Amino acid sequence: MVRKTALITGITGQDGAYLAAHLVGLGYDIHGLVRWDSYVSPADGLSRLDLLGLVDENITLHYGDICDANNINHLIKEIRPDEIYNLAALSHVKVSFETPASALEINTHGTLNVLEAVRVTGQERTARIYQASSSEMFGSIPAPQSERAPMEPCSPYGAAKLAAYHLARIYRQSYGLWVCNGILFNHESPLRGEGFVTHKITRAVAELDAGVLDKPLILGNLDSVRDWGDARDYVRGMHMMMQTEAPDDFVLASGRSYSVRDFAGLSFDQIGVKIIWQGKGKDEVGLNAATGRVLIKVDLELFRPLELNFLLGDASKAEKHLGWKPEISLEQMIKDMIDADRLLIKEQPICKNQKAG
Ligand code: NAP
Ligand code: F7E
Repeated sequence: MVRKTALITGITGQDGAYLAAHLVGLGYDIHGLVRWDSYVSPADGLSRLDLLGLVDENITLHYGDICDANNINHLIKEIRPDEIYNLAALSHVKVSFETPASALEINTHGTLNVLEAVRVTGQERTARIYQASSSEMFGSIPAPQSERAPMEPCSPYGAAKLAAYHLARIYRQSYGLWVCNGILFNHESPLRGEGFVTHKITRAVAELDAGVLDKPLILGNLDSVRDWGDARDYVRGMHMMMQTEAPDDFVLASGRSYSVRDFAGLSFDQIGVKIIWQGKGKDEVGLNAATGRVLIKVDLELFRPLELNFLLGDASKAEKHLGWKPEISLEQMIKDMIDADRLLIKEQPICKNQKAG
């Protein structure tokens, strides 16, 4: 049987690493785009894959940048991939308020570079494209959010992703490109970047358990509600979307929502610490119910200029048409993240910048 070839942009990120592992398991030859200025050697970018114990003999790495059209053209022309997973992005929503032009350049223009490369190299009929769209595109519209819901983003990140989503649809309709949008709700894992709220929390839990948490965990908006799933389930869904007869757009979500406050409570539960909350707004604190020690504080600097308050996804289309269903529970995911953080803090005992993110 002929092996399929996949190109993954963003292979060094959380989803890129899990997707590469999943596709290696399915017998794919994989090519990954690695930013030249992020790593001394492209192989250094694979630390997440190393953590997965992945043998990388089927992975070929290329220095490149999604913002460099010539580079993307050249690579796609050379590799002639069967499947392109466009995961490269400035993915931190709060950072996108600080660097909105970069968000547009990477998340929108970068996507355009991939679409154009497939078109101008005449691979419309052979290359399938997965575009990493996001629940941030919905903004604060009423829940639950499905593929049919209106989209009113409230961050530069969301706006940039929405423009990319529309470009993908336009190239599908006008040039016949095989391109699908995966509209994914938040998904986390042991490989989640440390600036995201879930990983900040699980890391603090692991530090408390190891007796090295020396100051309270500082968080922003505790009221914000997200639909959190596990990245390992979601990369499986990405691949399923790419195997359908005709390209389409799909929401992947867990269908359950929790506030940041709930997520913190569930995480500390894992080590037998019950959190009680006192105060309001910037003065709210999370205390260890047994000892009264302040474990969580709020800092207004971590709030966003505009917040997306409530996300709850409706993934019934993916279940019906792809047979996709999440398999890993939130509790299991939190446990896995804390276990991974226990190992991490042995290497890096002090969290470098608790306020980051
Ligand atoms: P991530 O961990 O932040 O990974 C982002 C990847 O993009 C990294 O490999 C990064 O490379 C790469 N990248 C950034 N700028 C680039 C550039 N100019 N050229 C080439 N590569 C570049 O993100 P993730 O959580 O895996 O998410 C994967 C994709 O899904 C992203 O597009 C994200 O926006 C989207 N998404 C994520 C979620 C979620 O909850 N995780 C939900 C919906 C959508 P470096 O290592 O060099 O920084
Ligand atoms: O924030 C609140 C924060 O940064 C979640 C990306 O993968 O998912 C992710 O975007 C919520 C927000 O993820 C802190 O205000 C409170 O309401 O973990 P996050 P995100 O912004 O939802 C979407 C679907 C993507 O597409 C993105 O690429 O938590 N929050 N306190 C905090 N957030 C952070 N980061 N840090 C805090 O201390």
